[in-house]
Amino acid sequence: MNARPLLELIHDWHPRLTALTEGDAQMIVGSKWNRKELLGHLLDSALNNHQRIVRLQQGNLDAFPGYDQEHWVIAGGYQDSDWSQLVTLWHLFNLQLARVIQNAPASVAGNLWIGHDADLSFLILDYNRHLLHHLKKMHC
Ligand code: NI
Repeated sequence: MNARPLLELIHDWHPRLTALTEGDAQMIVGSKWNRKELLGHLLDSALNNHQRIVRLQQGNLDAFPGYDQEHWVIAGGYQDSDWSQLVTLWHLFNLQLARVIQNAPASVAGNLWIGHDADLSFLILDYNRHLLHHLKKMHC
């Protein structure tokens, strides 16, 4: 399947995130989270969607748990994290996710996530859309 849109996002935004200082990273952006928490939320999204994207290749997916984003951000302790390490983690994990997408055969693109009205190709599109939506709020 096509990983190019995700790879373009990673290549476009990684240097912009890297250029932010630790002080920049502690600034609140948007309504509640600072940049560390927001990037942590994007890492949580990558972790959860990696599971979905891998599992959905084996057949239709039923009853996979959702994730409570507030809980995940608190449980991740992102506000106490080191910004450059968090950026590296986000960067490398998304490269791995892109590799998974690249390796997925076209024949599994229509596998369904039951109850979510979504198939694998939609899930990947939606992952990229969510990623870009939040990256724009980084203001970098
Ligand atoms: Ni979000």
